[in-house]
Amino acid sequence: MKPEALIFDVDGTLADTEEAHRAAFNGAFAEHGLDWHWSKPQYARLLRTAGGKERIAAYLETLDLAPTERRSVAARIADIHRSKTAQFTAMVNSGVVPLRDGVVRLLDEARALGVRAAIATTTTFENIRALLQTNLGAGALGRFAVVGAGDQVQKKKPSPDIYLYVLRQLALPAAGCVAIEDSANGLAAAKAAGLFTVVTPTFWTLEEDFSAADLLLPTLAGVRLAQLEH
Ligand code: XBP
Ligand code: MG
Repeated sequence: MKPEALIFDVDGTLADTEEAHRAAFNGAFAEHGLDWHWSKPQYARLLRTAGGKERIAAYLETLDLAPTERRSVAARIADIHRSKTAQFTAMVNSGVVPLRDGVVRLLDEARALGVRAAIATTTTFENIRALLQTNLGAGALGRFAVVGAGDQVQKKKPSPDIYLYVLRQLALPAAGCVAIEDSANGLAAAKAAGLFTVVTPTFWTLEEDFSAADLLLPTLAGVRLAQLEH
């Protein structure tokens, strides 16, 4: 049956954003005088912690620091993350982060068939606005009936909370919707919310376990809404 709504993850799903996030984290660390530099292999491991602030906190825990220094850096995480978000949105606004193949076509088909689109993501609303407006124009956010982002919920993915929030705002049952994700955290969150879940991995998540996915696709390129019916 045709879904009533498609609920898109952002990072890794709407766009392959994590290299830009990694550069923004490293830029923010330099801006704040921290001699931290996350390499690609290191970042791929750190990505298992959803949420930029939570990711920085998880990394801080791995460092051999005196308790006073650890507390002092921990108190600066929100500031460091604000700098990171500013650096990320500046990169996105420069046009270097395109949407993934197939995303716009699927959004257009959904709109033509009266299927609503929504967003359920761990990232910040500022990042979503920059990514969508840069790639889809000033009215881009209006293409989504609901945007569930970042700190709107206490517990981030793999907790289902952001998906449950979006379903409540859509006033739809999970059974009528389809989630589209890229990572094991996102898959776990969507499945825990009771959603039929499509996964399109990226370089960063290729090694993860997607055995619980209802549909595993290399990309959304050429994917039609009929393929997402269940
Ligand atoms: C992926 C994430 C985010 C991004 C970084 O979000 O876990 O934390 O890696 O963005 P999604 P922030 O649910 O869209 O896959 O620093 O804004 O968290
Ligand atoms: Mg993702």
